[in-house]
Amino acid sequence: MSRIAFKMKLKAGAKAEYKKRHDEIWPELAALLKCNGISNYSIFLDEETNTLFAVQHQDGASSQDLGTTEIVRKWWAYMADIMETNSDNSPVSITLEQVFHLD
Ligand code: RM4
Repeated sequence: MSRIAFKMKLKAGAKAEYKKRHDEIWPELAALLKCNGISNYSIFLDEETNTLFAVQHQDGASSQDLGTTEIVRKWWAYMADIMETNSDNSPVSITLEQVFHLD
């Protein structure tokens, strides 16, 4: 089990909609993430820069590596109108380096 963090970008003014969609996350997406070893998955927003900071535990691939599944592709397409994305609708995700951790 490892812990990773990455950042993504939210479009300006989309905080409420982003939170609403995640409050209503598709059960099949949540199940897929858990089945693929993703847990303790949180996303935080820096409203000043519209930067989303994600942290998750992973036992294998990251949530950002699950674009080969139909559910994640549908979710990314659903979210594309309020996020900065690549040409395949995947969110632009930049891995962050851990510089401190206290157990
Ligand atoms: C994020 C982004 C990520 C996904 C989570 C559930 O907005 O789409 O790729 O893993 O939602």
